[in-house]
Amino acid sequence: MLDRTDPTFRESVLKGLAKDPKVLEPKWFYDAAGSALFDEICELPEYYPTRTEKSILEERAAEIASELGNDVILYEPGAGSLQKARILLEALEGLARFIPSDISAAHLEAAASDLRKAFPDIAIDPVACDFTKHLEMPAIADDRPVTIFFPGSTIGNFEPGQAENLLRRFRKETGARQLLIGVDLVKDRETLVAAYDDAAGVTAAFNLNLLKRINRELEADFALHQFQHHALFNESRSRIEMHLESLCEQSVSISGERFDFRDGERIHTENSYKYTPERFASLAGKAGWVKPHLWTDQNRLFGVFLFQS
Ligand code: AVJ
Repeated sequence: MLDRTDPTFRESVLKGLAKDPKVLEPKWFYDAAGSALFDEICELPEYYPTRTEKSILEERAAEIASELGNDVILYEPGAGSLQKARILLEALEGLARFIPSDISAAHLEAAASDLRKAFPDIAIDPVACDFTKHLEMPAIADDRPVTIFFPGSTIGNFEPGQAENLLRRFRKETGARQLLIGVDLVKDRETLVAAYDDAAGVTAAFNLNLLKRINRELEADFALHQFQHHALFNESRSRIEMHLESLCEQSVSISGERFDFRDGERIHTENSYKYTPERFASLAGKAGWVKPHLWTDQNRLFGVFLFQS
């Protein structure tokens, strides 16, 4: 399939690589190849978040459903392939309406029409939007309260201050009364680092794919074998960091602009913040989300929170 280049991609890349230290935004990981690699990551033995969240949602479905109620409009920002939504929709018997939103309108339509076949009694109204900028509501007359569903620990990609603003916008831009959100929890360094530096090298390929995408879409000449994946746990900031490290002194041309790299210089490509339940509840509280209810797994690897506004 053809990846149509987002017009803001070039601007974001040129701006990020002109900084010192150099940065790239993680939202650009997900072209077709990157999305496929991410699906592979989710199956890795070391990458616990996806399967742990899934098992929490499945095992606690009845409880979650009774807390949520079904007389709501469920809205999922950045819904992607709608895999997580399926688990929740199974549990929410009698739910009337589901609104998945995603940046890629074509993928979203395809996923939504599959979902309609599985859930013929639920109105599925996809909307294309970039939730980091704005949450679009479809033009429908339905005054049931909105519940935001934000699984996958996507919130961990944002700086805590940005995360707070995003959670506030979720409430203000949709009038939502409830927020069901998946959050990865702090744990020992070994478990965390292994999840982002797997033995099979899939996360490395995922990280390096960003350079491949820049080469293809932005007329660039990154020599992929001259960069190396690096993941570390920054304990004082409670986040996993992913970097691409230059293995020599080199320069790269992107859209006619030249970027110089020192030997060992890193491009910071992603942060994945890890929270304690207390710290996340306090962050959400500042955004107007209160009365946290937490479901977690036996090992407290991952948390699914329900908040009220
Ligand atoms: C999709 C942001 C939740 O931070 O764990 C996985 C992305 N990056 N492996 C995460 C990711 C490397 C993932 N999130």
